[in-house]
Amino acid sequence: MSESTILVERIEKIGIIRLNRPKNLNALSSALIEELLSALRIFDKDPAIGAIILTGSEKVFCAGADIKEQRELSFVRAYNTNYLRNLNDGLLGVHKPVIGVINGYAIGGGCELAMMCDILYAGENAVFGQPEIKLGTIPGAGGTQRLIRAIGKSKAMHMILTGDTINASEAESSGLVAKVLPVNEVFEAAVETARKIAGFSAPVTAMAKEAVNEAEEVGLKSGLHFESRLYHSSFSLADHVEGFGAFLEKRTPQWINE
Ligand code: CO8
Repeated sequence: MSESTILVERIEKIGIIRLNRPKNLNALSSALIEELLSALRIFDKDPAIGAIILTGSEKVFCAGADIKEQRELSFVRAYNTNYLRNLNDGLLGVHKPVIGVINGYAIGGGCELAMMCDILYAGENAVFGQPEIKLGTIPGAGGTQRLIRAIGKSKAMHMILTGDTINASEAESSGLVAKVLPVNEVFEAAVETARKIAGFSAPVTAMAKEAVNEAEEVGLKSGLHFESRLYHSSFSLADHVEGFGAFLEKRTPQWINE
């Protein structure tokens, strides 16, 4: 039997999901996405659960889409299967508040997954980035849409066009995360907050979450669709093949601009 790509536990009324592909820095393989969505659905339906925490390890949250998997995908297959849209749609469908606890890298799809959470707490070692441009593609799971809402256009554009990362304190000062704490304290702090939220009326909490999300979501749906189409289109570029190949072969990409 293959190893589980996530670890699931409960602390009182809190459902905890930990991404668990340490050898691949918790990259988002299809198997991981399926298991993650299934665990979220189970917690969301369970009346004994009032809030959910999504985290990785103390070293890494998530290094994005699985580069080995994505490398094999043509534009046509990505387009036809709506590659990775299910992650966004699945997270948005969760009624209970989801607190993301981010330690280490939250890169590419990892940063996008973090931004799908409702509240973010970061450890002091957290690093956020959208490095897709270095691979010959663009963010494909909300990065171009949510980052601008979280930190404003200039900072978002800077991150997306340079691929440069920001650290935890920059993420806090720009509004991407709610709190930054030492790595050994951040999970417990998130549990405290989740406990507080889970103590309120479940339907009222769901309504508050939905109303706040509505503010972000207006216009987001068409933006996500647009982003997704361009992201899938980038799979047909020779530069995409080059960028992904170069990463796996541990060399600098030679762009041909095609
Ligand atoms: N996919 C698959 N494997 C990965 C990934 C990944 N995204 N990231 C790292 N790995 C693997 C490496 O290949 C390496 O494997 P091996 O030991 O077999 O060589 C192992 O994890 C450890 O990685 P490193 O040795 O590179 O670790 P470092 O600590 O030196 O560096 C970094 C950490 C900086 C995070 C580096 O690994 C890195 O740059 N990774 C790639 C990050 C990236 O570019 N991510 C973007 C991917 S594209 C994307 O996410 C598009 C968004 C699509 C939407 C997805 C939403 C679901």
